[in-house]
Amino acid sequence: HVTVTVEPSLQVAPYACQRRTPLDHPNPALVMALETLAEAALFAGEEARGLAFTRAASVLRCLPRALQGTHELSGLPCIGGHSHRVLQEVLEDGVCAEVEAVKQSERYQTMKLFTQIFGVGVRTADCWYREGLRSLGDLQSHGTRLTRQQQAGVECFEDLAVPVGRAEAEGLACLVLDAAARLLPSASVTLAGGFRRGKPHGHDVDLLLSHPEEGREVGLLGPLVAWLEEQGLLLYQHSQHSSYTTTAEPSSSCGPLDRFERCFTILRLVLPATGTGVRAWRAVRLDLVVVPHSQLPFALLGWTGSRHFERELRRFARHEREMVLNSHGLYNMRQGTFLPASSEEEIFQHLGLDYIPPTLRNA
Ligand code: TTP
Ligand code: MN
Ligand code: MN
Ligand code: MN
Repeated sequence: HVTVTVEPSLQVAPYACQRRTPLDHPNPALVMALETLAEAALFAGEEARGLAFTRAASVLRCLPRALQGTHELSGLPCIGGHSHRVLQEVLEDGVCAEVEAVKQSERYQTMKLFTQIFGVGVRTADCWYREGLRSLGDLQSHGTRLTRQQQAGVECFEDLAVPVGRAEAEGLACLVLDAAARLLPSASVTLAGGFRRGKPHGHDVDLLLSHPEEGREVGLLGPLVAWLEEQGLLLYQHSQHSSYTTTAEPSSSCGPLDRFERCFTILRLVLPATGTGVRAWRAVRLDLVVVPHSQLPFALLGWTGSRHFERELRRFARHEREMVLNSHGLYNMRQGTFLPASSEEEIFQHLGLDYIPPTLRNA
């Protein structure tokens, strides 16, 4: 008797929000190749092409086992001709020439450097690149005009390039909770972003502030930020007032930005004591978002990410359910009504989706 082992065929749903995507997965080289091309396309201002590569990469992220060969791609969604060629090359040769060329290119490396600066997006980075700037030193020697935010980003560049660890993020969440609870008893602080998805490191710390009684959260952020300032912990901050109104047209098309009161900061993270002469702190990025209790499940869902998972949830809601989902609520366009929810699970139920826990939203 001859035993033939046949791997079960790969089945993947078309929307990332219908799939369970863990942080660690068996196809890192393939995903990295596609994500590099996605990033390069965004750096070139080609958003549709970038999204196509991101979608293909996300499909590979959710596969339960290593891809055996390109013959397995035919049943998978979102793999276009270009992605197919890239995957074939990586499977056969270990690397893809196009990807290697992109990674070596001055354009890609410079755009990656500039967009890593806090407050610098693709458009600004592209302007600087076309002016011939190539390094942080060039910004200074050319007297490039920087916003206050970019100035802080450049000053803290090396610190902010160091990933924030989970213990550090949890420490900051505790610090903020203690301060918030002194200002407003029963205030809550929730660690969202990549850490909620189980990532061991992050580029920042995302905290949602709320209070079990709707409306009590109003007026918390100002005194909280003032306290951080008094403690000498605040290296940079810019705040935004809440601009949310229920009369505004619900929208999911204006990107990930929402209308919560928030504060983007750079904080002095106090480090455990070490030998003499060693600096006792490091700069870290902290985002504080103030959320009314009734919107907390939506804000939690919106701020947990991944960015691609969020984009797919909103696309699914609109195209498959005629609903508008954002970090404030869920709006049924046919009925003209908002659908309330008291948990993330309920939002998935409203959408007719299986619940995907945070650690499986790494799409
Ligand atoms: P990020 O902090 O940018 O990303 P992340 O936490 O997934 O990754 P990292 O570990 O590198 O920090 O954003 C977190 C989530 O918040 C993301 O899903 C998008 C969402 N978001 C909003 O909803 N509104 C906003 O204004 C911003 C800046 C982010
Ligand atoms: Mn192509
Ligand atoms: Mn984050
Ligand atoms: Mn953030």
